[in-house]
Amino acid sequence: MLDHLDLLLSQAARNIEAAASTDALREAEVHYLGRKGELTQALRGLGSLSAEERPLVGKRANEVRAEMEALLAARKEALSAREEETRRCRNALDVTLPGKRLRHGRRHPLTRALDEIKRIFTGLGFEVVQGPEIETDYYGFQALNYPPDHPAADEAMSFFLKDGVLLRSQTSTVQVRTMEKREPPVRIIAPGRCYRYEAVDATHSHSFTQVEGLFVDEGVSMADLKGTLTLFAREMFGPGVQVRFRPDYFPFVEPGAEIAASCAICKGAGCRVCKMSGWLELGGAGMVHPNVLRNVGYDPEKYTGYAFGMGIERMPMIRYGIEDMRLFTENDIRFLEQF
Ligand code: FA5
Repeated sequence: MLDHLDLLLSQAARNIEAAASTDALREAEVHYLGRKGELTQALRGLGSLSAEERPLVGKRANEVRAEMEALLAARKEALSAREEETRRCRNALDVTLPGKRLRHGRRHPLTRALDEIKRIFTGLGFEVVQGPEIETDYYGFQALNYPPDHPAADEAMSFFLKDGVLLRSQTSTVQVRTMEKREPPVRIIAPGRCYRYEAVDATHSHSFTQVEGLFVDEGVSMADLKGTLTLFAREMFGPGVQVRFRPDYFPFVEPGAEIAASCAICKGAGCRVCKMSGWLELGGAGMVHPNVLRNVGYDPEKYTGYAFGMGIERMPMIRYGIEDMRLFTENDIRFLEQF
Protein backbone atom coordinates (compact mmCIF):
# COMPACT_ATOMS: atom_id res chain seq x y z
CA MET A 1 0.00 0.00 0.00
CA LEU A 2 2.82 2.37 0.87
CA ASP A 3 4.48 1.52 -2.46
CA HIS A 4 1.24 2.29 -4.26
CA LEU A 5 1.09 5.71 -2.58
CA ASP A 6 4.69 6.49 -3.66
CA LEU A 7 3.89 5.39 -7.17
CA LEU A 8 0.82 7.68 -7.22
CA LEU A 9 2.94 10.58 -6.03
CA SER A 10 5.61 10.13 -8.68
CA GLN A 11 2.95 9.75 -11.42
CA ALA A 12 1.15 12.85 -10.17
CA ALA A 13 4.43 14.82 -10.08
CA ARG A 14 5.09 13.90 -13.76
CA ASN A 15 1.55 14.77 -14.84
CA ILE A 16 1.55 18.03 -12.97
CA GLU A 17 4.85 19.01 -14.52
CA ALA A 18 3.56 18.03 -17.96
CA ALA A 19 0.34 20.05 -17.66
CA ALA A 20 0.61 22.75 -20.33
CA SER A 21 -2.31 24.91 -19.20
CA THR A 22 -4.27 25.75 -16.06
CA ASP A 23 -7.16 23.71 -17.54
CA ALA A 24 -4.94 20.63 -17.90
CA LEU A 25 -3.70 21.21 -14.36
CA ARG A 26 -7.24 21.27 -13.02
CA GLU A 27 -7.86 17.92 -14.71
CA ALA A 28 -4.76 16.47 -13.04
CA GLU A 29 -5.96 17.80 -9.67
CA VAL A 30 -9.36 16.14 -10.08
CA HIS A 31 -7.68 12.96 -11.30
CA TYR A 32 -5.53 12.57 -8.18
CA LEU A 33 -7.22 14.51 -5.42
CA GLY A 34 -10.87 14.66 -6.51
CA ARG A 35 -13.68 12.85 -4.69
CA LYS A 36 -13.35 9.94 -7.05
CA GLY A 37 -9.63 10.52 -7.59
CA GLU A 38 -6.75 8.09 -7.38
CA LEU A 39 -5.79 8.95 -3.80
CA THR A 40 -9.34 8.64 -2.48
CA GLN A 41 -9.67 5.31 -4.30
CA ALA A 42 -6.42 4.09 -2.80
CA LEU A 43 -7.56 5.00 0.70
CA ARG A 44 -10.71 2.96 0.27
CA GLY A 45 -8.52 -0.11 0.98
CA LEU A 46 -7.50 1.29 4.39
CA GLY A 47 -10.15 -0.69 6.24
CA SER A 48 -8.70 -4.01 5.15
CA LEU A 49 -5.27 -3.21 6.60
CA SER A 50 -4.01 -4.46 9.92
CA ALA A 51 -4.15 -2.21 12.99
CA GLU A 52 -0.36 -1.64 12.82
CA GLU A 53 -0.29 -0.78 9.14
CA ARG A 54 -3.33 1.55 9.11
CA PRO A 55 -1.80 4.55 10.92
CA LEU A 56 1.41 4.32 8.86
CA VAL A 57 -0.49 4.25 5.58
CA GLY A 58 -2.86 6.98 6.79
CA LYS A 59 0.06 9.21 7.73
CA ARG A 60 1.80 8.60 4.41
CA ALA A 61 -1.44 9.27 2.53
CA ASN A 62 -1.70 12.68 4.22
CA GLU A 63 1.93 13.46 3.32
CA VAL A 64 1.32 12.44 -0.31
CA ARG A 65 -1.81 14.66 -0.46
CA ALA A 66 0.15 17.61 0.98
CA GLU A 67 2.99 17.13 -1.53
CA MET A 68 0.59 16.84 -4.45
CA GLU A 69 -1.17 20.05 -3.33
CA ALA A 70 2.19 21.86 -3.08
CA LEU A 71 3.20 20.69 -6.58
CA LEU A 72 -0.17 21.75 -7.98
CA ALA A 73 0.07 25.20 -6.39
CA ALA A 74 3.61 25.80 -7.69
CA ARG A 75 2.69 24.69 -11.21
CA LYS A 76 -0.49 26.74 -11.14
CA GLU A 77 1.46 29.88 -10.30
CA ALA A 78 3.92 29.30 -13.17
CA LEU A 79 1.17 28.53 -15.70
CA SER A 80 -1.00 31.50 -14.67
CA ALA A 81 1.91 33.89 -15.07
CA ARG A 82 2.68 32.49 -18.52
CA GLU A 83 -0.96 32.65 -19.60
CA GLU A 84 -1.24 36.23 -18.38
CA GLU A 85 1.85 37.13 -20.37
CA THR A 86 0.39 35.52 -23.52
CA ARG A 87 -2.86 37.40 -23.02
CA ARG A 88 -0.98 40.67 -22.64
CA CYS A 89 1.07 40.07 -25.79
CA ARG A 90 -2.04 39.27 -27.76
CA ASN A 91 -3.62 42.57 -26.78
CA ALA A 92 -0.45 44.60 -27.15
CA LEU A 93 -0.08 47.31 -29.81
CA ASP A 94 2.13 46.67 -32.73
CA VAL A 95 4.37 49.65 -32.36
CA THR A 96 5.95 49.04 -35.74
CA LEU A 97 2.67 49.79 -37.56
CA PRO A 98 2.80 53.27 -39.14
CA GLY A 99 0.49 55.59 -37.17
CA LYS A 100 -2.30 57.80 -38.46
CA ARG A 101 -1.03 61.28 -39.26
CA LEU A 102 -2.49 63.85 -36.90
CA ARG A 103 -3.41 67.09 -38.64
CA HIS A 104 -2.17 70.05 -36.71
CA GLY A 105 -4.68 72.79 -36.04
CA ARG A 106 -3.62 76.39 -36.32
CA ARG A 107 -4.85 79.52 -34.72
CA HIS A 108 -7.11 81.55 -36.96
CA PRO A 109 -5.39 84.68 -38.36
CA LEU A 110 -7.96 86.87 -36.58
CA THR A 111 -7.25 85.15 -33.25
CA ARG A 112 -3.55 85.67 -33.85
CA ALA A 113 -4.09 89.36 -34.60
CA LEU A 114 -6.24 89.71 -31.49
CA ASP A 115 -3.61 88.02 -29.31
CA GLU A 116 -0.96 90.32 -30.75
CA ILE A 117 -3.10 93.42 -30.11
CA LYS A 118 -3.67 92.35 -26.51
CA ARG A 119 0.02 91.64 -26.03
CA ILE A 120 1.05 95.07 -27.30
CA PHE A 121 -1.52 97.09 -25.36
CA THR A 122 -1.18 95.19 -22.09
CA GLY A 123 2.56 95.85 -22.42
CA LEU A 124 1.68 99.57 -22.55
CA GLY A 125 -0.38 99.32 -19.35
CA PHE A 126 -3.87 98.77 -20.83
CA GLU A 127 -6.33 96.35 -19.30
CA VAL A 128 -8.51 94.14 -21.55
CA VAL A 129 -12.26 94.45 -20.84
CA GLN A 130 -15.40 93.10 -22.50
CA GLY A 131 -18.85 94.52 -23.13
CA PRO A 132 -22.14 93.05 -24.38
CA GLU A 133 -22.88 92.63 -28.09
CA ILE A 134 -26.57 93.31 -27.51
CA GLU A 135 -26.92 96.94 -26.52
CA THR A 136 -29.54 99.49 -25.65
CA ASP A 137 -30.17 102.76 -27.42
CA TYR A 138 -28.67 104.55 -24.45
CA TYR A 139 -25.21 102.96 -24.65
CA GLY A 140 -25.28 102.78 -28.44
CA PHE A 141 -26.19 106.42 -29.06
CA GLN A 142 -27.36 108.77 -26.29
CA ALA A 143 -24.45 108.19 -23.90
CA LEU A 144 -22.08 108.58 -26.85
CA ASN A 145 -23.45 112.05 -27.59
CA TYR A 146 -25.29 111.15 -30.80
CA PRO A 147 -27.93 113.74 -31.67
CA PRO A 148 -31.43 112.15 -31.67
CA ASP A 149 -31.76 112.20 -35.47
CA HIS A 150 -28.28 110.82 -36.29
CA PRO A 151 -28.35 108.39 -39.25
CA ALA A 152 -26.38 105.71 -37.31
CA ALA A 153 -29.41 105.31 -35.04
CA ASP A 154 -31.54 104.63 -38.08
CA GLU A 155 -32.90 101.12 -38.59
CA ALA A 156 -31.36 101.18 -42.06
CA MET A 157 -27.86 101.20 -40.51
CA SER A 158 -28.10 98.98 -37.42
CA PHE A 159 -29.64 95.61 -36.55
CA PHE A 160 -32.44 96.29 -34.09
CA LEU A 161 -33.68 93.28 -32.13
CA LYS A 162 -36.65 95.23 -30.79
CA ASP A 163 -37.44 98.81 -30.07
CA GLY A 164 -34.48 100.34 -28.23
CA VAL A 165 -32.38 97.15 -28.31
CA LEU A 166 -29.81 96.50 -31.04
CA LEU A 167 -26.61 94.66 -31.93
CA ARG A 168 -23.76 97.08 -31.23
CA SER A 169 -22.32 98.71 -34.35
CA GLN A 170 -19.05 99.71 -32.66
CA THR A 171 -17.08 98.84 -29.54
CA SER A 172 -17.30 102.50 -28.40
CA THR A 173 -20.29 101.38 -26.28
CA VAL A 174 -17.79 99.71 -23.92
CA GLN A 175 -16.18 103.12 -23.20
CA VAL A 176 -19.32 104.29 -21.43
CA ARG A 177 -19.99 101.01 -19.64
CA THR A 178 -16.41 100.94 -18.30
CA MET A 179 -16.31 104.58 -17.16
CA GLU A 180 -19.65 104.19 -15.39
CA LYS A 181 -18.12 101.52 -13.17
CA ARG A 182 -14.74 103.13 -12.41
CA GLU A 183 -13.03 106.29 -11.38
CA PRO A 184 -10.10 107.65 -13.46
CA PRO A 185 -7.46 106.73 -14.33
CA VAL A 186 -9.08 104.35 -16.82
CA ARG A 187 -6.81 102.69 -19.36
CA ILE A 188 -8.54 99.87 -21.25
CA ILE A 189 -8.88 98.15 -24.58
CA ALA A 190 -12.13 96.38 -25.49
CA PRO A 191 -11.96 93.99 -28.44
CA GLY A 192 -15.15 92.40 -29.78
CA ARG A 193 -17.68 91.79 -32.52
CA CYS A 194 -19.73 94.55 -34.11
CA TYR A 195 -22.68 94.41 -36.48
CA ARG A 196 -23.80 96.80 -39.17
CA TYR A 197 -26.54 96.66 -41.75
CA GLU A 198 -24.07 96.85 -44.61
CA ALA A 199 -23.54 95.21 -47.98
CA VAL A 200 -20.75 92.62 -47.92
CA ASP A 201 -17.70 93.21 -50.11
CA ALA A 202 -13.95 92.59 -49.94
CA THR A 203 -13.44 95.07 -47.08
CA HIS A 204 -16.86 95.27 -45.43
CA SER A 205 -19.08 92.78 -43.65
CA HIS A 206 -22.30 92.83 -41.63
CA SER A 207 -20.25 91.42 -38.72
CA PHE A 208 -16.65 92.29 -38.01
CA THR A 209 -14.35 92.92 -35.07
CA GLN A 210 -13.05 96.13 -33.59
CA VAL A 211 -10.74 96.99 -30.77
CA GLU A 212 -11.64 100.04 -28.72
CA GLY A 213 -9.07 101.91 -26.65
CA LEU A 214 -9.70 104.44 -23.90
CA PHE A 215 -7.40 106.37 -21.59
CA VAL A 216 -8.86 108.94 -19.20
CA ASP A 217 -6.84 110.74 -16.55
CA GLU A 218 -5.70 114.22 -15.64
CA GLY A 219 -3.68 115.86 -18.41
CA VAL A 220 -4.15 113.27 -21.18
CA SER A 221 -3.57 114.86 -24.59
CA MET A 222 -3.75 114.16 -28.32
CA ALA A 223 0.04 113.77 -28.28
CA ASP A 224 -0.36 110.76 -25.92
CA LEU A 225 -2.85 109.27 -28.37
CA LYS A 226 -0.53 109.70 -31.32
CA GLY A 227 2.47 108.36 -29.41
CA THR A 228 0.56 105.26 -28.24
CA LEU A 229 -0.88 104.48 -31.68
CA THR A 230 2.50 105.01 -33.37
CA LEU A 231 4.10 102.58 -30.93
CA PHE A 232 1.29 100.13 -31.55
CA ALA A 233 1.55 100.38 -35.35
CA ARG A 234 5.34 99.85 -35.26
CA GLU A 235 4.97 96.76 -33.07
CA MET A 236 2.18 95.42 -35.26
CA PHE A 237 3.45 96.23 -38.75
CA GLY A 238 7.16 96.83 -38.30
CA PRO A 239 9.58 99.63 -37.35
CA GLY A 240 9.54 102.75 -39.48
CA VAL A 241 5.73 102.76 -39.90
CA GLN A 242 4.25 106.28 -39.64
CA VAL A 243 0.82 107.10 -38.23
CA ARG A 244 -1.27 109.79 -39.88
CA PHE A 245 -4.16 111.69 -38.26
CA ARG A 246 -6.66 113.51 -40.46
CA PRO A 247 -9.66 115.41 -39.12
CA ASP A 248 -12.80 113.30 -38.92
CA TYR A 249 -16.10 113.49 -37.11
CA PHE A 250 -17.48 111.13 -34.46
CA PRO A 251 -20.07 112.52 -32.01
CA PHE A 252 -18.25 111.11 -28.96
CA VAL A 253 -14.86 112.77 -29.58
CA GLU A 254 -13.65 116.33 -30.11
CA PRO A 255 -11.40 116.76 -31.97
CA GLY A 256 -11.87 113.57 -33.96
CA ALA A 257 -9.46 111.93 -36.35
CA GLU A 258 -9.19 109.20 -38.91
CA ILE A 259 -6.10 107.08 -38.22
CA ALA A 260 -4.01 105.58 -40.97
CA ALA A 261 -0.63 103.85 -40.98
CA SER A 262 1.91 104.17 -43.77
CA CYS A 263 1.81 101.03 -45.90
CA ALA A 264 4.30 98.57 -44.43
CA ILE A 265 4.45 96.66 -47.70
CA CYS A 266 5.49 99.42 -50.13
CA LYS A 267 6.88 101.74 -47.42
CA GLY A 268 4.50 104.45 -48.60
CA ALA A 269 5.46 104.30 -52.28
CA GLY A 270 2.08 102.90 -53.36
CA CYS A 271 1.08 99.29 -54.03
CA ARG A 272 -1.86 96.96 -54.58
CA VAL A 273 -2.60 96.57 -50.83
CA CYS A 274 -2.77 100.34 -50.12
CA LYS A 275 -4.46 100.97 -53.49
CA MET A 276 -1.48 103.12 -54.52
CA SER A 277 -2.15 105.67 -51.75
CA GLY A 278 0.79 104.71 -49.50
CA TRP A 279 -1.59 104.75 -46.49
CA LEU A 280 -3.87 102.18 -44.85
CA GLU A 281 -6.86 103.27 -42.79
CA LEU A 282 -6.96 101.67 -39.34
CA GLY A 283 -9.98 103.37 -37.75
CA GLY A 284 -11.10 106.43 -35.87
CA ALA A 285 -9.85 108.25 -32.78
CA GLY A 286 -9.99 111.48 -30.84
CA MET A 287 -10.29 113.19 -27.48
CA VAL A 288 -13.29 111.96 -25.46
CA HIS A 289 -16.09 114.54 -25.79
CA PRO A 290 -16.82 116.48 -22.56
CA ASN A 291 -20.49 115.44 -22.88
CA VAL A 292 -19.50 111.77 -22.75
CA LEU A 293 -17.40 112.40 -19.64
CA ARG A 294 -20.35 114.23 -18.08
CA ASN A 295 -22.72 111.37 -18.98
CA VAL A 296 -20.66 108.98 -16.84
CA GLY A 297 -20.24 111.45 -13.99
CA TYR A 298 -16.64 112.53 -14.66
CA ASP A 299 -15.68 116.19 -14.33
CA PRO A 300 -14.49 117.34 -17.81
CA GLU A 301 -12.72 120.29 -16.19
CA LYS A 302 -10.52 117.86 -14.30
CA TYR A 303 -10.18 114.88 -16.60
CA THR A 304 -9.41 114.46 -20.26
CA GLY A 305 -9.06 111.32 -22.26
CA TYR A 306 -8.46 109.85 -25.66
CA ALA A 307 -10.27 107.02 -27.42
CA PHE A 308 -9.68 105.02 -30.56
CA GLY A 309 -11.44 102.23 -32.44
CA MET A 310 -9.77 100.09 -35.11
CA GLY A 311 -11.00 97.27 -37.32
CA ILE A 312 -9.19 94.05 -36.39
CA GLU A 313 -9.71 92.36 -39.78
CA ARG A 314 -7.68 95.14 -41.36
CA MET A 315 -4.56 94.16 -39.44
CA PRO A 316 -3.91 90.65 -40.77
CA MET A 317 -5.11 91.91 -44.16
CA ILE A 318 -2.35 94.50 -44.13
CA ARG A 319 0.23 92.21 -42.58
CA TYR A 320 -0.28 89.27 -44.93
CA GLY A 321 -1.58 91.11 -47.98
CA ILE A 322 -5.05 89.47 -47.78
CA GLU A 323 -7.33 91.20 -50.25
CA ASP A 324 -10.75 89.91 -49.24
CA MET A 325 -12.00 89.75 -45.65
CA ARG A 326 -14.62 87.13 -46.57
CA LEU A 327 -11.78 84.61 -46.52
CA PHE A 328 -11.72 84.88 -42.72
CA THR A 329 -15.14 83.34 -42.34
CA GLU A 330 -15.24 80.85 -45.22
CA ASN A 331 -13.30 78.19 -43.27
CA ASP A 332 -11.38 77.14 -46.34
CA ILE A 333 -8.53 75.00 -45.04
CA ARG A 334 -6.29 76.04 -47.97
CA PHE A 335 -6.51 79.61 -46.74
CA LEU A 336 -6.30 78.88 -43.03
CA GLU A 337 -3.29 76.57 -43.24
CA GLN A 338 -1.14 79.39 -44.61
CA PHE A 339 -0.90 81.05 -41.19
C1 FA5 B 1 -15.94 103.68 -35.48
O1 FA5 B 1 -16.55 102.63 -35.42
C2 FA5 B 1 -15.64 104.46 -34.23
N1 FA5 B 1 -16.29 103.87 -33.12
C3 FA5 B 1 -14.15 104.55 -34.03
C4 FA5 B 1 -13.74 105.50 -32.94
C5 FA5 B 1 -13.51 105.04 -31.66
C6 FA5 B 1 -13.62 106.88 -33.23
C7 FA5 B 1 -13.15 105.90 -30.65
C8 FA5 B 1 -13.27 107.73 -32.22
C9 FA5 B 1 -13.02 107.25 -30.96
P1 FA5 B 1 -15.59 103.55 -38.06
O2 FA5 B 1 -17.01 103.43 -38.39
O3 FA5 B 1 -14.75 104.35 -38.97
O4 FA5 B 1 -15.39 104.18 -36.58
O5 FA5 B 1 -14.96 102.09 -37.91
C10 FA5 B 1 -13.66 101.91 -37.46
C11 FA5 B 1 -13.01 100.79 -38.24
O6 FA5 B 1 -13.80 99.61 -38.12
C12 FA5 B 1 -12.92 101.01 -39.73
O7 FA5 B 1 -11.78 101.76 -40.07
C13 FA5 B 1 -12.82 99.60 -40.26
O8 FA5 B 1 -11.50 99.12 -40.13
C14 FA5 B 1 -13.70 98.86 -39.31
N2 FA5 B 1 -15.03 98.68 -39.88
C15 FA5 B 1 -16.09 99.52 -39.83
N3 FA5 B 1 -17.14 99.00 -40.50
C16 FA5 B 1 -16.74 97.82 -40.98
C17 FA5 B 1 -17.37 96.80 -41.77
N4 FA5 B 1 -18.64 96.89 -42.15
N5 FA5 B 1 -16.65 95.71 -42.09
C18 FA5 B 1 -15.37 95.58 -41.68
N6 FA5 B 1 -14.73 96.50 -40.94
C19 FA5 B 1 -15.39 97.61 -40.60
